[in-house]
Amino acid sequence: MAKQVLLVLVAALLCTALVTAKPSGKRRVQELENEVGGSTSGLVYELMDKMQRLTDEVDELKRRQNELLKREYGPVEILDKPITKIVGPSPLDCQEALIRQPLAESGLYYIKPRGVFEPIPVYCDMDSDGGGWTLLQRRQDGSEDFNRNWHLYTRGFGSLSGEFWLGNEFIHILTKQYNYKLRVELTGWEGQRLYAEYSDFSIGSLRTSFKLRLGEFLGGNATDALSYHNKKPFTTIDNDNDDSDSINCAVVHNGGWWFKSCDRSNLNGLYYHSPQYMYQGDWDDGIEWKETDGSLPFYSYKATEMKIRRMD
Ligand SMILES: *[C@@H]1O[C@H](CO)[C@@H](O)[C@H](O)[C@H]1NC(C)=O
Ligand SMILES: [Ca+2]
Ligand SMILES: [Ca+2]
Repeated sequence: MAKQVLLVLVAALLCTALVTAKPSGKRRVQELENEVGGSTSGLVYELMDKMQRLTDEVDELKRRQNELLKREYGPVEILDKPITKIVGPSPLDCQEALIRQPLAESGLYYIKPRGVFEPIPVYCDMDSDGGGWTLLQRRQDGSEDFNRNWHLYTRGFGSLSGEFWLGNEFIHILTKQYNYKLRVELTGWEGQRLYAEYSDFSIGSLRTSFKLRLGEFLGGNATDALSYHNKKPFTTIDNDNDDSDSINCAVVHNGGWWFKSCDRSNLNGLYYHSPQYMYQGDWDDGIEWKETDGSLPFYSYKATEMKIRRMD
């Protein structure tokens, strides 16, 4: 009997304790909910904001890719860098972009050469030797395959902010506007930098198989390894226009170039990821710019750029 009384007493005590404890417990929970709720909604808003910005970026990239896919010329890779639009009519080349915007920095710009109906993005080098250079080609890390067919060399391939070939048709259209100087820049594996310049560079239309036209070697501290190729049409692995009867020079030397029989230069050759002296293998199939004096074994360069600017 005494046990039952004790139990009832304990139960009553517990109830009182619970009832008195309830309000403060509830308040604490409310406080916690407010705290957590507050910071949670902050995070949620931040995430939603980020999602919106990402969606906007993806939409912008999609829009640009559609624009690029519709285009007739130039590399079609998505451009993940901003492209500058010069206010007013699109410039004819990077030199005009620099003249109209003297503080312009190196990067992507829209240009619209004569005879082209829409602005096309190109990479402008606004630094080398005063700037204003429109890039035609870049190698730097072997990320792009340069063993491409005739169609892709005609149209262009790669990424303008990485490795690319601007495209023979577009180079033809560009270089028939004015007399252009060609500048070739080479970077070796020991960090050495070399350049060579040529006057009156242009390439012919598709009808001439994009025949190379060069004026004179204007100098530089690289050798003249391009004059040998003057007046030669372009050759790719699937379109042999070279002077060798026995082989297709593009198949043996790799890439696409104005091969003769076969090359003293070929900046579209295979990318070797280390210093590679050629003729150690079977063929000189690397990124080549032969040293004509014979004192240096020619090797495959680490990085190259080809660019044009109007003649002075
Ligand atoms: C070649 O000339 C360029 C430009 O003037 C210079 O930066 C470079 O150091 C020179 N290279 C060599 C190997 O002398
Ligand atoms: Ca041949
Ligand atoms: Ca070669």
